[in-house]
Amino acid sequence: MSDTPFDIIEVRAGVEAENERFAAQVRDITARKGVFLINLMASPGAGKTTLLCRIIDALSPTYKIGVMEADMDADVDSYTVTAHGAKALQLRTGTSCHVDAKMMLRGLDCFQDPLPDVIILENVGNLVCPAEFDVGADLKLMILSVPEGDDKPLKYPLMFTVSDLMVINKIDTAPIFDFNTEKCKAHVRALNPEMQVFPLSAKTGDGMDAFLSRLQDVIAHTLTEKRKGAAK
Ligand SMILES: Nc1nc2c(ncn2[C@@H]2O[C@H](COP(=O)(O)OP(=O)(O)OP(=O)(O)O)[C@@H](O)[C@H]2O)c(=O)[nH]1
Ligand SMILES: [Mg+2]
Repeated sequence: MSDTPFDIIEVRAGVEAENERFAAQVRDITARKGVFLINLMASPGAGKTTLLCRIIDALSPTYKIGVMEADMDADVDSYTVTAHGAKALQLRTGTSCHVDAKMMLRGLDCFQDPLPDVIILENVGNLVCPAEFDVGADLKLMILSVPEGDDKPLKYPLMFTVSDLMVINKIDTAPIFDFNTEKCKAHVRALNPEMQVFPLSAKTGDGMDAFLSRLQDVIAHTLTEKRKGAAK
């Protein structure tokens, strides 16, 4: 019996449960088809597309790469990654500030068999909403860029809590901005002790090797396991 003079419906829980069901379907597809799926999340302008191009360049000798570019409207990033040799798919999210698992399923459906070995979703530029929606990815990769400030883990904790790997981008601008990398890492550790943090510059290439090496290890290990499972 409600103690309010009106009914309350927990719509949020229903949305989350529905999203989880679609995310499970995404995981099932990527497991059966041997795909490594990355959900790349960050604020607008943090350097997602710039880092993505570096990742494509590093991985494409080994893997077939697909990219899903999610933007409310613009398609400039799809042209950029296509020029780097990746198969791109534009996800127009309209007024939605994130990609959810149902949109991801529709996106996967648009890639022709055999699917790319690695599919990277460049999520909508936003440090809040994308963190709330599990899209069934194998790796949640987030970027915080130096000009945004080292206090962002305090202000947008969910993104830092749910991500697996974090890049601090634009370290070449550290002398200009008042960014304390150690302080930032400490804030992140308090939220997510497992998070691996890679300070780098996607522009100059500083710090890229350590990040790419870790990424390649994770992808190789996961794809080996998925392919073993799919062959059973
Ligand atoms: N100085 C510096 N600039 C960078 C770095 N990485 C990216 N940029 C610049 O930052 C700007 C935004 O980069 P993008 O890669 O387009 O960022 P994004 O996150 O994809 O942006 P949206 O898709 O619009 O949200 C561009 O002018 C890049 O050249 C970096 O490491 N250092
Ligand atoms: Mg971009």
